[in-house]
Amino acid sequence: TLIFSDLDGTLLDHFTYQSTAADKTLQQLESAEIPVILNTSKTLAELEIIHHDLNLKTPFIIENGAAIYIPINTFKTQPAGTVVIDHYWVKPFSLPRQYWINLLAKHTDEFSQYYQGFSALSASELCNITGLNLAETERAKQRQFAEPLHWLGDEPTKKVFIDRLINLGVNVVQGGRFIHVGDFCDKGQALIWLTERYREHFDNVSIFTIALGDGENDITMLEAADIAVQVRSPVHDFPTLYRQYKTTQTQLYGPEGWAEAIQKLLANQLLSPSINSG
Ligand code: 2M8
Ligand code: MG
Ligand code: MG
Repeated sequence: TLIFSDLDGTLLDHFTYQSTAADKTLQQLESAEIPVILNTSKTLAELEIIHHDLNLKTPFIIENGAAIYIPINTFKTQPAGTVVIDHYWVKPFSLPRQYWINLLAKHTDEFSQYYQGFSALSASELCNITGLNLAETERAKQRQFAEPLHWLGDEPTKKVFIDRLINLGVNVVQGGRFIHVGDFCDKGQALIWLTERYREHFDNVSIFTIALGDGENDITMLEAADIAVQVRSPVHDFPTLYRQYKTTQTQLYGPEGWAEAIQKLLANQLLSPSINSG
C-alpha cells in the first residue's frame, strides 16, 4: 500500500496547520512500514521542513503535482526522466513559474485590480491572509512552478477571469484559499507516475493506493487512487468526484478525519507494507 495525502485541510488543520490529531496514526504507519507520500500545493522550501517535522523519509510531491522529489536511493536505480538536485531525484512536470507570471501580466490587465499574486504580495500581507508565521510565509513564497492568486473580486468576475485563463492554455486549480495558475500537471498524474516507479522497483508487484484530500485540487489524486478518502472541511463542502467507486467521507474534520479514516482501513486490514515484499 502507498498512502498519498494532501496537507492543508487534510493532514494539517485548515486554521492552525497542525497535524496533532493524526500524529499517533502516522507513527503507527511508520512502524508498519506503510509509506505516506505528501501531495500538496506547498513548495519545496515548505516541504523540507514539514517532511522533517513529520519524520518522513518518503518521496513528496510539490506545487499541485508540478514536481516529485524522491530521496536518492529510494529505488534501486534512478528513474528515467529525473534529474539529480541536491539529495533528490527530481521529476518535473511543469514550465517554470516565470512563464505564468509573464502570461498573467500580458493578458489579464483588466482584471489586475481583482487579484494579488504571491509575487506581488509582501510576506506580511501573506501572513494576514494565510495565518502562517513570517518564516513559513517566506517559504511559501519560494515557488518554482505556479503562481497562486488571492482573489479580491466577486464570484461572477472570478468565473469570467478563470474562463479567460483557460482560453490562454492555463491550468487553473482552486486551493483552500488561493487560485493556482500553472501548467497542465496535477496531483493525480504525479500519483500515477510515482506509483509506477514503486511497482517497477518491487518487480511488478501490484501496488494498492489510498489518497486523502479535502479540496478541489485533490480531485485528480482521489480519482486516480484505488481508495479515495474525502476529508471533511470546516470551510467548504466535499468536492464532487466523477471517477471513483471506492470513496469514503470522514465524519471528523482535517487531521481528526485523517486519523479516523486510516484507523478504519487498519482495522479492516486494508493496509499492507508493500515495501517489504520486494
Ligand atoms: C497555498 O496552498 C493552499 C492549499 O490549499 C491554498 O491554495 O489555499 C500555497 O501557497 C501554500 O504554499 C501555502 O502554504 C498555503 C498556505 O495557506 O497556501
Ligand atoms: Mg487541502
Ligand atoms: Mg493542498
